[in-house]
Amino acid sequence: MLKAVVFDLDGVITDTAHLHFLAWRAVAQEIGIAIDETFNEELKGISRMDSLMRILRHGGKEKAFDHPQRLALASKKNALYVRSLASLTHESLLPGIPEVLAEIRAANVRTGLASVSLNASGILRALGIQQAFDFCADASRIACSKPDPEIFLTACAGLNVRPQEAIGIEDAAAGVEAINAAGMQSVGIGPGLDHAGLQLRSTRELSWKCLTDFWASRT
Ligand code: B16
Ligand code: MG
Repeated sequence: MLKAVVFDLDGVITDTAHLHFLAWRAVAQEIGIAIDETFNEELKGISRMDSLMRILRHGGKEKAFDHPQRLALASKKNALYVRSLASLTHESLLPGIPEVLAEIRAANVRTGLASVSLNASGILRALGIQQAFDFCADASRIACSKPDPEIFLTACAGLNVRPQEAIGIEDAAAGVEAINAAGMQSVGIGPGLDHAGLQLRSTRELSWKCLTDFWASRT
């Protein structure tokens, strides 16, 4: 029986991926590394420090910065990113999200959040949807980035459901991998997510009916 739906934040609830990209691009440029939107796909769902390490590797500069310098770069990126979050409002929810959250609630199924962003609670506040989730996994307590299943397993534990009783929804390849590794049913939003149990083009296609049809087809 379906007991919970666990959402990723960036790229599923709201589109902050572009804001992450702009902040990383500015910091990368300062150290002579060029990144584009295609490369940015690799950073989705990946923690701040892991993202920085991927950028340094991409620019062949893995060894050029010591730990304190890397922390300074990550903190510069975060300051730029947090400044850009000021533009978020309730209108920044992706299409179909308020409706599907309300439908899940009405069906008495629990909702969870599995975001590795340390800014998640501020983002939920800006969007005005802090009350929409029964449990938010705390990214600061997670040791491993997606594709490790840790954050989805933590969300299921916090919701008091078994992973086999839950659906996870993600926009990132690493996130879908994490859901599958957790033993949950996966819904992928956007292209390039062939490993998701159900692939949707956009959050517009999400609905309680589509989730329950998918669940019935898999169980
Ligand atoms: P922060 P998600 C992830 O959020 C983003 O997809 C990823 O690009 C970002 O680096 C990560 O959060 C950490 O974010 O720097 O704000 O802690 O997709 O797991 O909701
Ligand atoms: Mg995401």
